[in-house]
Amino acid sequence: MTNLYARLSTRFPQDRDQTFARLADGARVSYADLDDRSARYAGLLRDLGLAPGDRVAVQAEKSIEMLMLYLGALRAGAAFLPLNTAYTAGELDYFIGDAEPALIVCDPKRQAAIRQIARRRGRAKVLTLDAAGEGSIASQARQAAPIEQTLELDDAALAAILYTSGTTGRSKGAMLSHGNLASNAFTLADSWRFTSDDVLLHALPIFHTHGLFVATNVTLAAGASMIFQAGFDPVALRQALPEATVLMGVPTFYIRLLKDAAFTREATAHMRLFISGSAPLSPEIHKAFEQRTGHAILERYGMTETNMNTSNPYDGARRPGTVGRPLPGVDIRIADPETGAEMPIGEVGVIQIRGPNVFQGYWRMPDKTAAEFRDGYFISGDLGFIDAEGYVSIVGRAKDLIISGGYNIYPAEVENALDALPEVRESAVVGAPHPDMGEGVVAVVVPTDPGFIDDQRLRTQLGDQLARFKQPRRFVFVDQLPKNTMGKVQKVLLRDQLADSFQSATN
Ligand code: MLC
Ligand code: AMP
Repeated sequence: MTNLYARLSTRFPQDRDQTFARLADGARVSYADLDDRSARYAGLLRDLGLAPGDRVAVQAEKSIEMLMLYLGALRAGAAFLPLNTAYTAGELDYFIGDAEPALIVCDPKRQAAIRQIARRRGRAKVLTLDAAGEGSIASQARQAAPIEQTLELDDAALAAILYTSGTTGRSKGAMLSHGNLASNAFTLADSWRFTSDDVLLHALPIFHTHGLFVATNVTLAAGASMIFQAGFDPVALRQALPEATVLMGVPTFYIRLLKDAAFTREATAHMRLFISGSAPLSPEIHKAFEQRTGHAILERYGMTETNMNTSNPYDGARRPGTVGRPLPGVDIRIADPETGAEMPIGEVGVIQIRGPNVFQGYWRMPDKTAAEFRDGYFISGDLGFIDAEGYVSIVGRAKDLIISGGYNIYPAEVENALDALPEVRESAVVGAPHPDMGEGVVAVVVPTDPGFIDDQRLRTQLGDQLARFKQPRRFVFVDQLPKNTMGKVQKVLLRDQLADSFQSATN
């Protein structure tokens, strides 16, 4: 019984009338509803002619219906491929061309543009889903006959493809199997002591690992329930706290919650656990949060390719500035980035990961996949060390990556877009510390015409090419970029020079 849905369903409450999700309008979705609605989505996918392994690409606003489609895809053996709602038509063109989905589900507002891409890039069917959970796929699913039996699959069967960008700027589809997702869901539910009494406050997007797999699968693996919110709204979140027991968030959630004076010890009295991940949580925020609420945030570390790798302990010291110990079954080693030799305790090297959580490879990129593994370990690109007590600390990145509010931005992709503009001779993009987002994107531009400083003109042109969160928040115009003798831009130098870019920022 390897189908992830089948395995999760063994932990669903005996009484299927129990709540799976409470929605903002007060509506309730029970486990019986979840079972019926996901079976209808599975039935619809089968009726549409999708075979196991066929991709279902979804760019839709967060809705409970989208989760039902995700579960339906699992049950039918289709591969779920969620896409950030911020992606532009240009970005979608690449993903659709690369993944060749059999079905694309999009917001009705984008239907015309997506249909054009679908026609150009293959023969995908296009159906719609809006923020209220309505659309052609929702109405067709309601009419569809439920699948009789969740498809039996083996551990390696493809469950999802999630795109991650790369240092060359070209996105790669990480293939996650049913076995990958199942192992992580159960490990996390156990490690974080989830039970059917838990109520998760779900305010994350559901197109990434954190909100889709960690938050949703862990809730299901415990037969627990969730308060399902459309996104992060500190007031709505605070108001839901008396009904909730667990929150999962990126560090920006915690930074913003601390700005709300009504977010107090009393307000969080019903909560048993606050979890942070996807980006570094500063020790200052960790301490300020504990002082304010009495709760020590539990920080964990993961990646799209590996799911979750480490976690601070549920019982025992949750150490600020560390991401805790390897999860049960996950093997972590620290290696010399050049030679691959394992580093002694306490010394910094690249973090490598092996275990049932590690993905199956990049979609149709066997060479890239091979290059990212060494002796069966996935090379994370994160730099860190392990201390004598087994706690892992992340101290930097070997990959040129910016993480802003939990979203990854690869400078190469932004530089390529900038360099293609007639006004730009060349550019370098770096991250600078940002008080709200952790890091903010800064573009250093050498203009084609000396004296050009019209950043608005550049912003306008990037607007329909790059998702908003990838666009530089600050532009700096220079005569030349600092380069080493090999002609390579000295980003370390730029990062130092630009470190104060957002210190008093409202941008
Ligand atoms: C929104 N904007 C961002 C941004 N989010 N810009 C940079 N970085 C971000 N993360 C843009 C908006 O388009 C808007 O542009 C402007 O910034 C201000 O928006 P906002 O209203 O302040 O942002 P908000 O909508 O509140 O979103 C912030 C956020 C959100 C932090 C709540 O980004 C978020 O939910 N992040 C979570 C990401 C996540 O789930 N990551 C997990 C990846 S999985 P304008 O121009 O319109 O003003 C992973 C593995 C693991 O990493 O370990 O978990
Ligand atoms: P993604 O590719 O979006 O899954 O992002 C994965 C990256 O997020 C990792 O390689 C890390 O660089 C970063 N990350 C995730 N969790 C943490 C954490 N707790 N602390 C520091 N970095 C983190």
